Amino acid sequence: MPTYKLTYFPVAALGEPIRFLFNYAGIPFEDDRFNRDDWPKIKPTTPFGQVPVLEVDGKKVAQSVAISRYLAKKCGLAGKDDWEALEIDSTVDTIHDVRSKLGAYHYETNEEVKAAKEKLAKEVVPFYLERLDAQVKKNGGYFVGGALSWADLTFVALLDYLNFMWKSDLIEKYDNLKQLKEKVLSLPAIKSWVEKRPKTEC
Ligand SMILES: N[C@@H](CCC(=O)N[C@@H](CS)C(=O)NCC(=O)O)C(=O)O
Repeated sequence: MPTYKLTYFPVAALGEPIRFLFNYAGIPFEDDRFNRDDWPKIKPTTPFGQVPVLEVDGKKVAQSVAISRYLAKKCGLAGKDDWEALEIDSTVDTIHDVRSKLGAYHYETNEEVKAAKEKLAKEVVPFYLERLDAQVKKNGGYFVGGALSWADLTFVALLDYLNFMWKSDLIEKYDNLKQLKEKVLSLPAIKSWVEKRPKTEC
């Protein structure tokens, strides 16, 4: 088996879907969490100046979604045919759209602009969550095809980060998403990872 090293900030955020997938797949990996002070030194060593970066036998690759898809294929979480794979990709992209909209609000430093973005986020967030919740209901308790996929793992792995940016429980009113979260967190491999992973704020 190749050796895998995942390099990221010492947080869950964009590293966590990848960590969930490694654990679900039962593939050992080095969970390299660097000190924030070391980032200026590390940045120029990454393919595109950002992390997460995965090294596979020393070969470096960027982009958390692409890395997640690669791992999902190895453990049967990428759909049973091209159509399901497309639906999973589409769902993951939608989840990341929610993340970037929340991020645009959370990371805004100009107070006036931030207030405007908060107003927008307050409309946009329920719009997305209602639809994601309905999608899970329609698909037998999972995002796609009535079966677990890397879209489900991605959503649950990112949820702490999304809640951190939104400063409240995003899925509080969405029963299907809440059930999905419980289902993913009770998978034995995910449960044991969550118990042993470093405790972080986001
Ligand atoms: N599309 C990329 C985004 C990566 C990204 O935004 N990384 C951030 C941390 S979450 C980063 O490296 N920030 C430091 C910097 O840009 O200098 C992915 O999904 O991997």
